[in-house]
Formats: sequence, C-alpha cells, structure tokens
Amino acid sequence: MLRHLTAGESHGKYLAGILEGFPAGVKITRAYIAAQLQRRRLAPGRSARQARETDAFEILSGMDGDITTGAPIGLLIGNTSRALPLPSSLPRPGHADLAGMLKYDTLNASLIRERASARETAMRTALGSFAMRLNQLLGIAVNSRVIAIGGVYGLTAAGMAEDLARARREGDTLGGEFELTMENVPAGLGSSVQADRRLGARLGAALLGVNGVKGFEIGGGFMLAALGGKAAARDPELSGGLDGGMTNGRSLIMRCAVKPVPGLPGGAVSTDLKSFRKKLSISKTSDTTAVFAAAVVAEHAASLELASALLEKFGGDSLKELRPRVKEWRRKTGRILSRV
Ligand code: EPS
Repeated sequence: MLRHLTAGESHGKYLAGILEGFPAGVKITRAYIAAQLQRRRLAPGRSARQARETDAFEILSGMDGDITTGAPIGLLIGNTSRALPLPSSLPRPGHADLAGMLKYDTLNASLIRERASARETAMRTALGSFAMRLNQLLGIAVNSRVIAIGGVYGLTAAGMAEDLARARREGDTLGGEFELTMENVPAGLGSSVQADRRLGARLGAALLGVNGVKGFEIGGGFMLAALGGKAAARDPELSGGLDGGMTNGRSLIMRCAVKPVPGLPGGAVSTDLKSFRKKLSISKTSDTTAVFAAAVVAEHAASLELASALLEKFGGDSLKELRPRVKEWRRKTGRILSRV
C-alpha cells in the first residue's frame, strides 16, 4: 500500500510531506521533482504570489542519492511568503472559510484559509512526482490538458491566454475543464468485488480532492446517460478504460470541472461573524484561474492512486522485483486482449 500525508500552512515556514510504501531502487532526480513543481507553479492564470515562491525543497529521508531506499520519503518545501494574513472574522464567500470556522469553532477565518489554501498542492505534486516516475518506469504515461476555459471549448493556447487576460482586466475569474489520460495501464488493476476497491471510485476521490474540482467523469461520463445501450456498445472508448472498477487494458480517460476561483479583486459581499454586519471581502492575491494548475496537481494525485493499485496487484519491495511481474502480466493479458 502506498500512502501519503501532508502538513503545513500557506504562509508557514514549510510544507511537509511523507510518502510511505514506495519501493526501493527507483531513480528519481531532484531536477525531475523540481520540473514537476515548476509545471504547477508556473501554470497559466496564477497570482503574483507564484513569482515570489520558488518551491525549493529538501529531501529528508528515503533516498540514497537519486535512488529510493524503500524507507518513508520525507520532504519539505519552504515558503518564501511568510506574512500570515491578519486575523479576520470575515469569511471569504465560496472558500472554505465559513464551513471551517463553524467546524473548528473559531472566529478567525485566516486559520482556516491557511490550511485550505491550494498552496498545499505543491507538496501533493512533489509526493506525486515519485508515483509519476514509478508509473513512467513501468511504461505508463500520465498526461493532462485543459479542454475548456470559461465554458469555451476548442480554444488554442493563445485564445485561452486572451480570455484569461480579459477576465483579469475585468476583475473576474474563470473556471474550466481538464482531461487526464493514463496510457498503457495494465489490465486488472482495482477490483469489482468491494465498492472501496473500485479504481474509478479511488481515482474519483483523488481528483475530487484537488482544490476547486466540482465535477468528475470517466470516459463518456455524463454523456453516457443520454445514449442507448446499442449506441454505447459501438464505442468501447466510452468506458474510459474502466469496467466494473477495474482497468480493461485501454487508456484511462477522465475529465474534471474546476470552479472559478471565488476570491474576486472587486470583492464579494460577506457577513462578519463578530458584528454580523455585511462587508466586502476583497481578494488581492487570487489566481485568475486554477484550472491549469489543477490539471498538473491532478496528474500527480491520480498517479499516487494508480501506483498504489499497481503495488497492490503486483507487490514487490523494489523496482527490480516489481518490473518483471508487470512485464509477465502484460505478456499474459496481452495475448488475450489482442484477440478480443
Ligand atoms: C490561494 C491563494 C493564493 C495563491 C495560492 C492559493 O495564495 P495566498 O492568498 O495565500 O497568498 O497564490 O496558491 C499558492 C500559494 C500555490 O503555491 O499554489 C488559495 O486561496 O487557494
């Protein structure tokens, strides 16, 4: 089993992370991890904060040079911005603030905001880069692309950049959709025998756990609900690579909907929980869109889940043990799949 945990606040000294159950003998360079972090940090639509953060990280344990040892991997990412937001009893509408203030019994929204912030996804990406690398070494390619921004599909990168610039000028933010693919995934990962072992459910939980994600679909997704059984049967791609909670040997295809960032530079009306007066909650540091960064985080969150499913199926404490098992399984299932 592969498990991970993160700790740390948006403006704390560090984000911390532990990845446990990761096999020994996987070569992963600091440059590889840094490149994944950079893809997230420099994704289009980010706020000025990103220019200040370097996402410099330190590996505390679990590595011998560039090679994993099988021991828990401990990571730290330093924060450059450490000016804690002032205590505030004004929850930002659409953020975790109000629900978190009620839940954790505090009148200080900043305490909630600090941990709910998408800053945490830097650590999820760093931990996920290990899983991404393992999947890659087993021949699996994980990729994402933004397919819609502000409800508009089929835009070029320049077109999306234009829409983002317009939204920023108008003091607005945008949502969007991304597609995530996992290619060359061995058949038979996950299981149909228990609800919590269904890989679709596990990947869904991982992706719905990415900040701002409000919708998730596999393959034909919501569109499948409108098709007849005959029409659906004509296109096996519509399964999105999963049948009965198990991989079926085809590429996994998933899509997520990301909501527009709720923090608006022009402000949104909120209620101060001390005075119960209406006030304007103004956000100066919000991203214009989170969809590009969320797509990168999703690749890593999904990679952690897929690597976990691989380790459950094939076992092995080292890459040396794991790799021939996957190869043999691919040979065996490939002989059958090539004939059906
Ligand atoms: C975020 C708000 C902004 C973003 C932050 C996510 O930060 P803050 O208001 O705390 O300065 O820059 O994203 C990151 C710092 C990051 O590294 O992704 C939010 O409210 O989620």
